[in-house]
Amino acid sequence: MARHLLSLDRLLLTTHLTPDGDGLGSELAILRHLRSLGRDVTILNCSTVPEDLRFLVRPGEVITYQKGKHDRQVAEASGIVAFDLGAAGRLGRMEGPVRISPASKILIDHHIFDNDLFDVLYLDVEASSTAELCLRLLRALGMESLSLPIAEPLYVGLLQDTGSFNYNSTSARVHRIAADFLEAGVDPYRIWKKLNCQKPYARVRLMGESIARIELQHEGRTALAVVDLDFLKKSGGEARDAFEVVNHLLSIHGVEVGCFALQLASDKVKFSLRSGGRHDVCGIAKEFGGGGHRFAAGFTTQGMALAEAVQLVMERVARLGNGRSPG
Ligand SMILES: [Mn+2]
Repeated sequence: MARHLLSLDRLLLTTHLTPDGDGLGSELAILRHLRSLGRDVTILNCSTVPEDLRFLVRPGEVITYQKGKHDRQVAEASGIVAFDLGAAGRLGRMEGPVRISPASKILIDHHIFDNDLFDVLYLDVEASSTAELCLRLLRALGMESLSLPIAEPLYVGLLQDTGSFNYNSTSARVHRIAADFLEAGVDPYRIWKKLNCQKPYARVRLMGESIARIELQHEGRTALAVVDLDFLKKSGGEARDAFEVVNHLLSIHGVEVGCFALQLASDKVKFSLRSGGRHDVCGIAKEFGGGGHRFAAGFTTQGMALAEAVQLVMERVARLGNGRSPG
């Protein structure tokens, strides 16, 4: 894998729609290492960098894809590396150009992945994060010591994908990796402040209003939050701001499955599912053309009104056995 990467002379790195710390942190770390070796490498993402992660990025490091403007770059790359992708559809508007590019296509990921696009997979669903895989890869690439510009973005990936060292992806190995990052100079307090104390007022308001909308179904074992277009417009927030409600669904006593429905258009709804550990929710996501992990997955429905889509998904959640009491 490391040798293959170094054999490609024009590399494009990319990650999923609305990058998170893991996707962005991973591509930044690999970019910085390969640039330090004098390689021709560029990050081209289908979405802009979210506000709260901009502190990680230096000028000139991340380009946002524009149709027409960057298609030639995609076509002429010798290698395209996608990080933390989960599903080909999460390349967004870049999926088409990537598919037709003759470049070698490499996936570095820890999601369950149905592959019909990549020719080289660096995939480990047991890894806590793509950041962990990237650290492994950097060592295979001969990186001698871990510098702060590489450790910091990877730390953010590890932190976010383990839910700040709380999810079941957390292990002794994860803490040892975190210790390596701290020894390289990462300041956890600085990172915590950057990630958690910079929220726009509108986002916190929207989060509060979304939390107030949580309803319980299946005798309190499923928590559902629905955010429609109207609500978004009135609150003055952005769709990605509403997303934070996902993290509160499983905090309710007795809830086993959390479902967040975000209306993107009149007939388009984005769903995020979370499981407290009893149920595999990735199967549902896959049925609807999405994917993810066993306990955290997502998908988007098209051609159905919001209420109809929500009802269909709730029926499917009930069929997990979450609609009945255990035993
Ligand atoms: Mn990840």
